Amino acid sequence: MRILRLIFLVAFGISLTAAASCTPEKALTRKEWRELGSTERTDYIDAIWCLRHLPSTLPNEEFPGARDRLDDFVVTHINYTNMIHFNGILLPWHRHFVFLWETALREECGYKGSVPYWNWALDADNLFASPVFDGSATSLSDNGVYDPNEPIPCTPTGKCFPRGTGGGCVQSGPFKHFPVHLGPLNASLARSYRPIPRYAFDYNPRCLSRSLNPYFISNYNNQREVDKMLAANSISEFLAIMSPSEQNTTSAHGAGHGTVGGSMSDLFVSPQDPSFMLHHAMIDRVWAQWQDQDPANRNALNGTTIIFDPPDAPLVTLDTLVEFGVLAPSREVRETMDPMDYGYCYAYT
Ligand SMILES: *[C@@H]1O[C@H](CO)[C@@H](O)[C@H](O)[C@H]1NC(C)=O
Ligand SMILES: *[C@@H]1O[C@H](CO)[C@@H](O)[C@H](O)[C@H]1NC(C)=O
Ligand SMILES: *[C@@H]1O[C@H](CO)[C@@H](O)[C@H](O)[C@H]1NC(C)=O
Ligand SMILES: *[C@@H]1O[C@H](CO)[C@@H](O)[C@H](O)[C@H]1NC(C)=O
Ligand SMILES: [Cu+2]
Repeated sequence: MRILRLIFLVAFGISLTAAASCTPEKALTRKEWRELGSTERTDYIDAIWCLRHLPSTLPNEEFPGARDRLDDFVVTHINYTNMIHFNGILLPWHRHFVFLWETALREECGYKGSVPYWNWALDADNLFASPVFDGSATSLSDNGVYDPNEPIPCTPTGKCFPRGTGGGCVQSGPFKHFPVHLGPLNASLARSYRPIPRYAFDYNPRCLSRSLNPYFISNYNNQREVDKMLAANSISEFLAIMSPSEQNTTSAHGAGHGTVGGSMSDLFVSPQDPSFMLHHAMIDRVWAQWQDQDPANRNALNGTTIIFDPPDAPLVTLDTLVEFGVLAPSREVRETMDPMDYGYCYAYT
């Protein structure tokens, strides 16, 4: 009897392990926006609206701007902004953030697909023809209406770039009436490492704004830049192109935000633009492709756990814990290093 039980436990244990392990056949495929058929696109759009219609899990007195489940993602991003950008945590943290988003769409909204990605290089020469932003019913809406008073895009330290072509509310497509609840937040907050002020979670409803900006995409998100990242010999070389910790510059990551402009170019609250997850899925894809070229050595990390890598900040290691607030338990960085391990099971086309 005892032996039987032992055999049962061993067999059960083995089958659990087998079920949990990821293989290429089991992996969920993340596809580029233009690889999706129109039903796949509208399923994704509908799933985003579904999150908008689910309740927030945050206490309203403390987080008055969090009106729905989608805002839980925005609040979490705001809360950790000073720990997860322009440093060694950017790639691991956002990999998990996109995964949690995809998981929420699937588990809470019955979505059957995966998170699409936006391959910017395909649009680098003609942003205005992008099927992601063409304003059709199967796009993520379009440019914002032209606002002559839109501020010029500048880094907090004073390097400025050509302005975009919109600045106001998006004009058509599925997110024309998509509310934005949080922010805007002054980018100068990104330089203070203190807990961010309570007003960062205030309720400030307004429209989704954009300002499509060909300058950024044509210079920083083209195929040459992608190829340079894939040819990088070290993670520090990779990050120097993707998202360096220098403050007075831009990069593939920052330029993707700047290309969309408006709500998407607000460092803290940018997950309010539905294109955020597609941009970060592309970043994750390029990182995953780079890692795949030499899997044994590409769990390398470079940088710290504080924005802009100040000299005294702790260095990131595989043991570093990254936090996700109400979205999920903390996770060691090592558990974010492989799209097919530690509970992840996805691949990119
Ligand atoms: C940032 O770059 C701008 C333009 O090149 C320059 O005027 C400014 O002094 C720089 N600021 C810092 C802090 O390096
Ligand atoms: C952001 O904050 C800085 C520094 O406190 C200030 O100089 C700047 O005017 C602010 N910008 C906006 C748009 O409020
Ligand atoms: C990142 O790597 C570069 C090149 O090896 C090194 O000089 C730099 O000190 C590293 N950054 C941190 C914060 O450790
Ligand atoms: C914000 O971050 C702090 C740690 O810095 C954490 O204790 C808190 O739970 C987080 N809150 C949210 C809403 O994510
Ligand atoms: Cu971010």
